[in-house]
Amino acid sequence: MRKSFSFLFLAAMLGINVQAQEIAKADPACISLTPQQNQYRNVLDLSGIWQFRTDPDKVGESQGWMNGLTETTDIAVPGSWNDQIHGLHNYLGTAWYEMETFVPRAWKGERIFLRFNSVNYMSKVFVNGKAVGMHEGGNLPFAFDITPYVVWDRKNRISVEVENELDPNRIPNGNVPGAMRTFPATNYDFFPYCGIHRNVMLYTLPRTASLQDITLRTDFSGSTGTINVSVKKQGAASAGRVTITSAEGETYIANLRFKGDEAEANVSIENVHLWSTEDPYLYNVRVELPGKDSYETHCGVRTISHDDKSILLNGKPIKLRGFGKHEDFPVFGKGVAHPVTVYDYQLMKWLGANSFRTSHYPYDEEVYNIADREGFLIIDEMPSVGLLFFDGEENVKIRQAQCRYALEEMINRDKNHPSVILWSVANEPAHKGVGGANYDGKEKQGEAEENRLAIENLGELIALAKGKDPTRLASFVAMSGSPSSWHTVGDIICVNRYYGWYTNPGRMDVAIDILSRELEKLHTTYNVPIIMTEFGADTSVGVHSNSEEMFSEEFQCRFLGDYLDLANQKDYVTGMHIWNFADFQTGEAMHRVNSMNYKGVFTQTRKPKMAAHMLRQRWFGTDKY
Ligand code: GCB
Repeated sequence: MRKSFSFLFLAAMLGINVQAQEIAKADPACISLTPQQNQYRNVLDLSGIWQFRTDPDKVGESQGWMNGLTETTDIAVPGSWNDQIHGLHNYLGTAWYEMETFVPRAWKGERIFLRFNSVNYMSKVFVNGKAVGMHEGGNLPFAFDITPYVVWDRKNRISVEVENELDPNRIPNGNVPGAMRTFPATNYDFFPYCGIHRNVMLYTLPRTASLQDITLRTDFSGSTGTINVSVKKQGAASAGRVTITSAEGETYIANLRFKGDEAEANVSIENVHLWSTEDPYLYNVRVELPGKDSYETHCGVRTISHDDKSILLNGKPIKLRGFGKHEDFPVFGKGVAHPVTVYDYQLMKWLGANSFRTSHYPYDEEVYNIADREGFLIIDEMPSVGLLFFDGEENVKIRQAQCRYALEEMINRDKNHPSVILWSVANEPAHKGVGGANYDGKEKQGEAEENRLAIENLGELIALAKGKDPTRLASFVAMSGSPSSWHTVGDIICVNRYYGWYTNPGRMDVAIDILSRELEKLHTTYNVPIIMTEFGADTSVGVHSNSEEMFSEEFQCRFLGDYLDLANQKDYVTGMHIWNFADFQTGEAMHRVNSMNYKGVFTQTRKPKMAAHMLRQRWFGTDKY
């Protein structure tokens, strides 16, 4: 376990009374293998109704709330608290969760872990009144070894102290002086939902030896594929075995010889069946420490690369057709809602979409498993929205440390999914003064110091991503008006554009002209493929207009259609992701009626707007935008 040196600082922010105790910060290495049930491992899902109490004065720690919570309310876990509990919509302060469970007697002698798949934003976890660890950042899992704290003769009390206050130095940031005027004061355009958002589980790892990490890398040459399997373990085991099985039952076996705790095997597959969007073929991979532990996962053999015009999947150009999305649904907030997850895939398939971006944070793990099976391509994005590079190097450093941590967690968790093709290390790093809604389409240079910090820090994150995973692309998503020199850091260019909406509103002729010239300029300067990661128009469902006026369904069709037509003429545009798949909740702002962003082609409850039908006509069964 890594010890936290920043606990005093974090504790001060949490208002926690710090005793002389050191609190372990969650170790990203613990989350590489999703807990699974098999002959060596056990999982107990703790989803259900927990007990809940807000702690606006932050007295819970000093009053010992971890020893038993009183005056509680029922709360569903997973689920955001904001729209579940009346009166808490805008409450982002400290709150406590509690549940009690027996740990099965059969687990005695095993190592016992407690994993949270996502808690927004800061959490501190107690078992039977003892602090077992803390974690900063939402949207990604964390886990602690709780073996020493478990009791067997009675129920174990699990208490979690959570808060989601907005701060300029958090990822994503809020309460930024001079930034978007919304309530709550996020520096991003979605609601800052709080709480335990994804499943919580108890699980075991075998005590003598256990698998800690498995990394799969694939390649092919002619009809022969290779799966490189590298394995990390803990405990006493010198040998292991990898078994790869095709859907037809052919097996390929390789032995693992550990040097220290690491071992590697290269498995060759004759007549390999590649993974692609049309044919998402998966091999089963089983890694064993014979008699001690085993873990099963899946693998798609495929390569991702790019030339000057396209992303190449298995060496062939691919056009990404799809969306930026959000995890957002009424009442659930950002709580995992798998009927919605499943339905979203049905709708995307109905449209003929083949990809999406996990804007603006990594999604629940099942989202990636389904994409692997259904042949969707994912741009996997970190929770770093609206990074600032103009408020001094000290602040930039604090955020960069948190970005590195989130990047490590995201890649540890998602690195084996064939669906993931590109790591996005940031969405719209903000640019002082010239970016965003006021941008007039003319190239800006920016200030030297800000440019230096942006290029250095975004560049570092991209280099870290490529270092950890050389098999995928990495980039960041740029807002209108950020200096084009920032594009030097990524493998390809990803841009969000709203000409015809935030600028030159309603003037689609002018908008398309500006966009066309800008895309040409970007491509001739950098000579890499471009993905338009966002473009879209707020649309009130049921509002119609004979002259395609803004907010009408006709305008949304015209706006999206014009952008897509332009992209069809530019052979270096390798992806078009509409903003957004569905309407979603935001903070209160004068530009957000009902505190909603209405740029969805579906409503928040997934009813199609006219644009959805238009997209089906354009996309289904074609390879055009
Ligand atoms: C953007 C942001 C996205 C917003 C969108 C909009 O550029 O990346 O988070 O929701 O614009 O609709 O304003």
